[in-house]
Amino acid sequence: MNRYMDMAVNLAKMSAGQTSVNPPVGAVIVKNGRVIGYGAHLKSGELHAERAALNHCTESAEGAEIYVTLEPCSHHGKTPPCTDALIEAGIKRVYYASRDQNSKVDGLNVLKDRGIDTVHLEHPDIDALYRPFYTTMKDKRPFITLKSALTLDGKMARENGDSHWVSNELSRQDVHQLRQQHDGILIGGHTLRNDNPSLTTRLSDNDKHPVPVILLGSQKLKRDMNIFNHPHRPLIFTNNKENMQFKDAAEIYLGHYEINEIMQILYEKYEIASILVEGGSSVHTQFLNDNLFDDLIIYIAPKIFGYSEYQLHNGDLHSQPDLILDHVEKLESDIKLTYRRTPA
Ligand code: AOF
Ligand code: ZN
Repeated sequence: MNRYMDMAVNLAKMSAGQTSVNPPVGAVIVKNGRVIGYGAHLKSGELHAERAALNHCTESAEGAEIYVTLEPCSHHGKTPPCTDALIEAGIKRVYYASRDQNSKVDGLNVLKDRGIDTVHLEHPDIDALYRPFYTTMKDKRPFITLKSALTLDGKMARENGDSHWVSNELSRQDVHQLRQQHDGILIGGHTLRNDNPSLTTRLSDNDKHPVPVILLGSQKLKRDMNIFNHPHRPLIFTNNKENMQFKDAAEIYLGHYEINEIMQILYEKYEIASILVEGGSSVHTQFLNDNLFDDLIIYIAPKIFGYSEYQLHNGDLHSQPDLILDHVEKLESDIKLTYRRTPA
């Protein structure tokens, strides 16, 4: 693996999850065997990685080579073409790891026409890095991650990041990391009513929070719900007219909306390019029925609910057996979990 491209990929990974509809991109500029500049695209609408790297060069980039994770853009979007900046700076060779599937971009040809070498370099992480960008670009919808927490006997837990009775602390932290990395977070009306979640990221006092999206159905909103204290204005889809009285505090979409229509609105109107669907189970089922999801993330916790979902629950968790995860084995697409009961 080329070490400069690896540096560029690491720069791109650092901004993954915060570039909205744009891809995360990293760039490293090398001259006479020394890195003279590097940069990343940090935010949609702001400098692209190539320009950020050029701006930070410690010396002239004339005759230098650039390693960039994505084919440089050649179009005027929110920012001017990177190809112009590379040509102006006198870059002689561009190493790139992925072609840009944006049909407006034809950077390689523009560079070649100006006598700049373009060389493709493979990187093992590049497909995973750009899968969300290519999915959103092709389907004009957010990248969709369905997340749920299950008990050992496969029951879906009412886990909302606040509740403490299913997943452990590390899993909850992980969920907050996911919230930080997604532009939006989506739940259904039942989860809203039952859990009154705040849908914020709680890793530190300096977090990025996902925009809350509620598929409320016919449920009614209440003024004292935690989502009304969210740093972002919630987006609420409902068919209950009474909820219109909350339009001062939320964006209310009244009527019947299919999931794919909602996804299009989120992407096109709000630039939400990734959404974390936290449930509950009826919301997950709607996404699964419409075949609308990209990643499934499932946390399994050593709790047992019993045959009927409500046979053993909240109150009774103290009488749960203490289990220690002894062994995890990947059996192709199956997982084998071995739990050991701690001696009483
Ligand atoms: C690059 N370097 O760092 C990024 C690129 O609206 P704009 O001007 O920000 O352009 C967005 C498009 O540019 C985006 O859809 C993708 O094709 C490309 N992103 N290109 O050369 C970068 N972020
Ligand atoms: Zn660009």
